[in-house]
Amino acid sequence: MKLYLINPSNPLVSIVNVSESRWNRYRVWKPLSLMVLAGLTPPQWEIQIVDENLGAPDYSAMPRPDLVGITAFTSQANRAYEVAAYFRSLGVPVVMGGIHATMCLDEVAERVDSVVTGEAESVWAELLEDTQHGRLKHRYDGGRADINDLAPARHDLLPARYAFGAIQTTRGCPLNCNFCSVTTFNGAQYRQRPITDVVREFRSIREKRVLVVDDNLVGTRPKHIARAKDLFRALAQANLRKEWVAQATINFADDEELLALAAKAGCRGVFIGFESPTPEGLWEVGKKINLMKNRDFRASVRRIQRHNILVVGSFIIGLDVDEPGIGQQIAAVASQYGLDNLNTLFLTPLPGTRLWDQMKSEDRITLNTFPDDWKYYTLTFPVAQYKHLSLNDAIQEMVSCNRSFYSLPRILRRVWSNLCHRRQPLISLVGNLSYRSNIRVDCQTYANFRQQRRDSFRHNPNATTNPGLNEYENHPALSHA
Ligand code: B12
Ligand code: SF4
Repeated sequence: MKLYLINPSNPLVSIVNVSESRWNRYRVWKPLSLMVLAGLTPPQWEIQIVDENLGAPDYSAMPRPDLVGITAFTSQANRAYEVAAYFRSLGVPVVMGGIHATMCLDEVAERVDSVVTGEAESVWAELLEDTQHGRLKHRYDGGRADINDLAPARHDLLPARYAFGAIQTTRGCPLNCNFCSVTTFNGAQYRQRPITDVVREFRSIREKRVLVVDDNLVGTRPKHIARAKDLFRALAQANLRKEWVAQATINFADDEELLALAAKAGCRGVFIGFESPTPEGLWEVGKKINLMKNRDFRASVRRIQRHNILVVGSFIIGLDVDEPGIGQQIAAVASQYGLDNLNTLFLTPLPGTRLWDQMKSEDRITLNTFPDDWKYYTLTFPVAQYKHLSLNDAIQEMVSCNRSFYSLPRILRRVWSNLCHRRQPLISLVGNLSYRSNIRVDCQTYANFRQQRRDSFRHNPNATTNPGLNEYENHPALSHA
């Protein structure tokens, strides 16, 4: 039995546009969901994982499979449907799972033979058996898995062309920020895999560098932190010689022992959501952990960096409290905090989030011709109406934010500081150049976006879904495209 597991591409996601910017080669990440599914697949199935981010293959030249499994974030849904339609036209059954299938079940169910909602561990073996016996069901609900005894992911199945391997050590996040899907999808209960399993799986990863995909690596409660310390001790003791990066909340900085152990275990970078430069913005998104009294972000960042761990900070443009000037404000605050990299995104109502419910009820979702418009749900396009920013303003704020933070003098200052402190200056330089080169790619993308929106409006002049469309005309922020 032959199984294809496919990760569809979305050419609008700038970080995977390797041909436009060679620095992006370092930012194409492994699709762990498919490696996990492969690990759950019995040996009678011959598995091929296709990651279209490395280039979409000519499927017609490939042998006909017995089943196709497709994963998709919302931004990949369109391409997922194209791939599904192709294989279904050959009579090959197609199953789709992942976050988009879970949040938009009805839409997906119309376009594939079977949908898996939730985490696949409890239903995948049954689904494969049903396929073998020609009784594939239209829907399987995996719910939330017991991760105490997970089969290890198949790290051997993808080509050795990735800069980073990938692993997951926990699932779920108790914080439930209003724009984020994680708590709805993986739950508020923080589930941690047994440390011995994690160490064993880490050892099976070929790449020297690894992305730990956990949404919140150390958790928030003392018992979460204690377990994180145990994990780091075990990783250090196993002497794996791996370097890894992870996502965490700012409380990561609050415990010196935790930081020292993380660094000893190979932690070299951490991605932290700062979300907004103002307390009002933090209230709006519900990021209470960032609002804790006496929180000094600059001191927190410095504490992490002292352990030779780079800090990438994420901010959002488009909150109700954001006014013109927010882009420069974010760039200034990010520099003041001393961040090594800045990742700024548009406020985006993702299906299944509280923000989606709110914006939908206020009729503020402007790119809403689904499934077509899902391709813009990459957090790099303004897809909704913002309170104090027109769509054009929002783009201008984004471009000016990135131009300011990634100006050459600022990059050189950061890299020089990292050189002086012997804090991974080369990685810092590559990261900064990658983001800087994407400003050009993004401007081109915004210009194409503007053109496409104009065309679609012309074809459907009665559409009420394009307020502010003319604002895209001749905008100075796009003139460098
Ligand atoms: C790692 C990661 C990335 C990596 C992607 C690596 C890759 N190639 O997969 C990078 C950094 C590139 C990335 C990028 C983006 N990401 Co991201 N990412 C994640 C993260 C943190 C972990 C995903 C992961 O690997 N989980 C581990 C695996 C094992 O879990 P899983 O994917 O859920 O898979 C399980 C089930 O979903 C199911 N399943 C999944 N696929 C399939 C397929 C079949 C056939 C079946 C049966 C079952 C099944 O079974 C699996 C095992 O239980 C998630 C958060 C999260 N918790 O999911 C966000 C998340 C998926 N990302 C998100 C977003 C928004 C993005 C971006 C659009 C924006 C951005 N700038 O971050 C881009 C878009 C990328 C694109 N190509 O379109 C959102 C997606 C929400 C949505 N509705 O789409 C999430 C949920 C975070 C959030 N804040 O809400 N991301
Ligand atoms: S944004 Fe981060 S902290 Fe907030 S709910 Fe999502 S994963 Fe948790």
